[in-house]
Amino acid sequence: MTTSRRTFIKISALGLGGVAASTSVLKVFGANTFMGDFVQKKTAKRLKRTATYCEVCFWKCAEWAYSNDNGEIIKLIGNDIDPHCNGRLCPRGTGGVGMLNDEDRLKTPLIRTTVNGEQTYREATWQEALDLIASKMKTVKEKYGAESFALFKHGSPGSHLEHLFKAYGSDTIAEPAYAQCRGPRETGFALTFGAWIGSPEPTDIRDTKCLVLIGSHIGENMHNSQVQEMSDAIDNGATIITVDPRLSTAASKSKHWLAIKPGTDIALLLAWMNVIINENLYNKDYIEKYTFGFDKLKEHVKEFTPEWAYGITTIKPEEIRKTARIMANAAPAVIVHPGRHVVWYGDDSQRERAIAILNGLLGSWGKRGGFYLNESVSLPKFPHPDYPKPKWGWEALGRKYPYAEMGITSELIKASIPNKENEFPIKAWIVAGTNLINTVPQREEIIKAIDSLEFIAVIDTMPMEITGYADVILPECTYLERYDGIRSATFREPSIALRQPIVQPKYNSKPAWWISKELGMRLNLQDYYNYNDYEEVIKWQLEKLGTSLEEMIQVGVKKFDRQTPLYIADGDEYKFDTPSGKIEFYSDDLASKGFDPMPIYKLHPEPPQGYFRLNYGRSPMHTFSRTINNPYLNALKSENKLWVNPKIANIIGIKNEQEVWLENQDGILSTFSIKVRVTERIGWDSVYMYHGFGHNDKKLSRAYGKGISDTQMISNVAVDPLMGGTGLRGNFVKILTEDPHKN
Ligand SMILES: Nc1nc2c(c(=O)[nH]1)N[C@H]1C(S)=C(S)[C@@H](COP(=O)(O)OP(=O)(O)OC[C@H]3O[C@@H](n4cnc5c(=O)[nH]c(N)nc54)[C@H](O)[C@@H]3O)O[C@H]1N2
Ligand SMILES: Nc1nc2c(c(=O)[nH]1)N[C@H]1C(S)=C(S)[C@@H](COP(=O)(O)OP(=O)(O)OC[C@H]3O[C@@H](n4cnc5c(=O)[nH]c(N)nc54)[C@H](O)[C@@H]3O)O[C@H]1N2
Ligand code: SF4
Ligand SMILES: [Mo]
Repeated sequence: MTTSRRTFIKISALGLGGVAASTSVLKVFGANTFMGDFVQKKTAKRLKRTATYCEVCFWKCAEWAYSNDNGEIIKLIGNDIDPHCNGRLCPRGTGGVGMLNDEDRLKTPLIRTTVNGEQTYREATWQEALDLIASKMKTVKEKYGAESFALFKHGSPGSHLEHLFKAYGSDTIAEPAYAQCRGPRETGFALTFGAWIGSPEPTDIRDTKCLVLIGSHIGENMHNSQVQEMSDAIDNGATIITVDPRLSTAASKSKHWLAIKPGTDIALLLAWMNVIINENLYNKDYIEKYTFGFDKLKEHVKEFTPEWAYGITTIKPEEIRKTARIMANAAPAVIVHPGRHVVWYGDDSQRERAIAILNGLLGSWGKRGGFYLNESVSLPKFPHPDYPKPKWGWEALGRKYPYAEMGITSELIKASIPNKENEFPIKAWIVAGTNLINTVPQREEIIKAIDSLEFIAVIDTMPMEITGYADVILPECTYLERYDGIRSATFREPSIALRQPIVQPKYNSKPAWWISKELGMRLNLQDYYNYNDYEEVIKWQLEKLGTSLEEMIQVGVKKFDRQTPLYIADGDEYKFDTPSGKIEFYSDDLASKGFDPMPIYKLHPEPPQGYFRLNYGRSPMHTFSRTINNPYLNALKSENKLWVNPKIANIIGIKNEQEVWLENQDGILSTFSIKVRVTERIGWDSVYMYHGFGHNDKKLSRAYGKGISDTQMISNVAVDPLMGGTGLRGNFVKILTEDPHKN
């Protein structure tokens, strides 16, 4: 593996060169073509090709893994027929082999124990570790009810554990991809169009004439096919309008960069609506046929002129008018992108509603170059008895938020802290595939919750921060070493993709499907696990879908014909899944629940004197906190930096590469320091850093102590009253030039 590692870094550096030069960042995927040639020409004869899909992020690109006779993976290459990647992986996906080869991986089950008064972990057998977890699950069920055992999950392991929990009788389940990520946009779009956006987003970027990105930094946010399609759209002359207080990579590729004042996007969106309605630029036929509440919207936005918005957003009225006209000219082939990580200032569902309404005015929903209509193949359920009905679960815990449609992590955490008034106390957790400590804000609350729990087990591949709090740690093997559920995804054409083991699990690690089954058997839930091996489940499902494991092994990805049209044809009858059956500009449902029926702009707190707003986003070479220790990706980017405007750097007297510490508005000090990057790309009211760095688990030999964790600095949360999302962008930091931990 040594030579191929060197090769990998060399090749990836090519891709990185693109980023540094910033002329062809959207083409970083090109590097993979070179790798494809490399594999074919030099080594194809000796290498075995196996189909799987990526788990480095949740775009789930289908790929081919090339392995040699020694069971080593030499390369990962995108599957040509997969719409998620079109044969090209992003740099993170290519570096997925690093998850397999990371020598810091969890290697064997561990159980917390006390030696000479000190807590430590001892190595355990799977038998012991699983017996212990199962016995705790039995005890909690007897003492409090199965509902008091909560599951926090993300990604593929999550679905296997979810099956276990539902069979056991608990629906007390949550994942950070909802209340810390997409939740508000699903609420905003469901209220308007009666449909979730979902993943991958049904944005028809390939054929768009105008793409509007509102704090959605595609190009750093490396969602594969979106980046590729955006690059093609630019080549085809599409206009990109980016609204971002920071000069993001996307902003640097845009015809129009609107450097908005943070937290004021709703004002801009209302002003755009004002221009489009005042200047009669909206799509009249579409509005008449498909929408509800247009007159009320017209009245509502009357006062929200570009001049009004200028005072709030700092974007000039003529710029607002010009960009509104560009969008209207392109309509319906225009996309006002909903974004993905949208938990910002607490009024996020309303901001997303404003985005949805703007798309409604432009008539882009269901249109070529706008939003196409989703379709996926539904996977046949492998037979098992019905799940028992829990007395309470995530819904009861989120009842304060009428539009919550999934578990709210922060509410589950709150319910884990003892409180006499809490009707629904949580007593134990299993955490599978989410590093809550670096993922959910208000770290003190999480630690308080963990301290109060009777038991916590963590299933992970790496010794991440969350594993350090576990009573039992189970090492899962990586996605390259296991079967998992079939990927069934929405796209222009529905498709399925296979994941199968490329190599044997390293060390003493096991797949989550096996962990789930073993626990199920110990809890007398064998009827829910009517198979010996997950391969049986996949085989059965594939046959029901009219294909077979043999066929999928050959192709990796299979597309299916659509059963419904991709677009709404002009004049077609179309019923939206909203109370009125139409696109709802005005929502009676919101009004009946005491919320604003149409979005309004509200002022958000500003940084106090001497403090800067903490802004954060994605590193193109990493996924959250999970890849920072990955040997190959760490070689490309090992620490984050603090972006500081030159004017501010001057005032504070700090220079490029200087180490600084941060203190937030609540007096929280960063554990580590961060190097300064002085750049005009960030305004003077904010500082910016990549999310995911600043690991404080020493077992992560490459990632420990490198940079600052944005999550650590986020102790103030603005909760979305509609769905419980945790707005993260109202945190302010002071820059410290001396190490505050010295004394
Ligand atoms: N401050 C701040 N917080 C954020 C965000 C932010 O930008 N800033 N982003 C938010 C968003 S958009 C999201 S979607 C969430 C993401 O939240 P998470 O998914 O929790 O993110 P990670 O920190 O990568 O944690 C993933 C964990 O899963 C483990 N893991 C990886 N692969 C496997 C596997 O195959 N099996 C098992 N069992 N474990 C595995 C990793 O080692 C890691 O411990 O975070 C949210 N939180
Ligand atoms: N490389 C890489 N790609 C990823 C991921 C990853 O971990 N790594 N994670 C994936 C996941 S799960 C998600 S959810 C997405 C998230 O990706 P996106 O939804 O695209 O982005 P965010 O992280 O919300 O947004 C960051 C951008 O918002 C800007 N911003 C900050 N404040 C404001 C504001 O007030 N107004 C406006 N208009 N802009 C503002 C920031 O300057 C920054 O450019 O990325 C996905 N893609
Ligand atoms: S976008 Fe990159 S990291 Fe995400 S699934 Fe695709 S190749 Fe993997
Ligand atoms: Mo996310």
